[in-house]
Amino acid sequence: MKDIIKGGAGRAGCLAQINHGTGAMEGLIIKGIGGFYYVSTEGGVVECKAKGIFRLRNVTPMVGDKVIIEVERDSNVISEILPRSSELERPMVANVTQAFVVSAMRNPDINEELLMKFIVMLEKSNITPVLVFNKVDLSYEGQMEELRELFMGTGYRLLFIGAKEGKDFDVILRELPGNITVFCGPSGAGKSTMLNRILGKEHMETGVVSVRLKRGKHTTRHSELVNVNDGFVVDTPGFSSIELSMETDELKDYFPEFHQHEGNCRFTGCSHNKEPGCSVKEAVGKTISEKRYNYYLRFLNELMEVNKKKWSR
Ligand SMILES: Nc1nc2c(ncn2[C@@H]2O[C@H](COP(=O)(O)OP(=O)(O)O)[C@@H](O)[C@H]2O)c(=O)[nH]1
Ligand SMILES: [Mg+2]
Ligand SMILES: [Zn+2]
Repeated sequence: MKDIIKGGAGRAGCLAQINHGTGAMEGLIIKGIGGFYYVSTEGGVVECKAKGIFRLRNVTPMVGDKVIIEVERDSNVISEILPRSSELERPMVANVTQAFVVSAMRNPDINEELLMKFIVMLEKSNITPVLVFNKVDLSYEGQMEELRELFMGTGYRLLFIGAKEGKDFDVILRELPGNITVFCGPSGAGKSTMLNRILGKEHMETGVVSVRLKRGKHTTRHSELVNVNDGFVVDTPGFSSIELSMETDELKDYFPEFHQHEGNCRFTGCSHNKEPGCSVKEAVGKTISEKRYNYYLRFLNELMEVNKKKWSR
């Protein structure tokens, strides 16, 4: 981050060069810290503040936002936030186009329930996960086939890699251009090892990958986009628990393997639970994994409980 362009009269000449006299330009927020946003533009990284109007409208610029900035003499401001294609909460990043959900095949063992919940929350955020299973060197025989079966019909891509030795890692590198990619998954899965391989050791050691402020339960963790291979990557704190939060009848939308059957259920709005003539249920054990379906039922019951409490409060 050595060529940050700061605001202020002293640097005005420099800014005039990059905005070609228009005063406004488009950029991408790559970092937010202490009320300042760092916006990557064609001319370099520009330090900006957000216009007061956002606070009035209760909108906060996010890392990943495409923005219009106005370059003024004394300060540079974000004047407009372009529409977001997605909003991820953990980490707080807008316009993520791809999420690598990293699990270790062993050590630590896959926490299936957590993985399923995380996938559901990504689907809710309108982001399709790529399921990365790391540490193939530690996997047991037949594990890949089991995982493929578990996710049958979902359309999810499953990648099996060994981050430590770089086994089948090319496929990861090939997916980066043109995307804003987040790496998520429980701690110990191998996210940092993957990022080291992508960015080079130096990057990690200098701590450029992610800036986290005020770690703790009730504070936001700040992430940073790092430019690599014509794309951007985001490091993510590992997750250890996830609470599903949505309307109960939304859940079925986030199990893509249900979609092709749903039209054939006897009742419109079928929750694929106890209704007669449910064609999703008929497909369980055939084109829908029974295990995944059982997670669906478990989450459905959890949501019913949580949402019931919410309404009776
Ligand atoms: N056996 C094996 N170990 C790995 C592999 N990838 C990473 N590890 C190890 O797993 C541990 C956790 O990795 P790390 O990248 O820190 O996980 P993170 O918590 O997700 O960032 C480290 O000791 C890594 O060396 C792999 O492909 N095979
Ligand atoms: Mg890590
Ligand atoms: Zn149904």
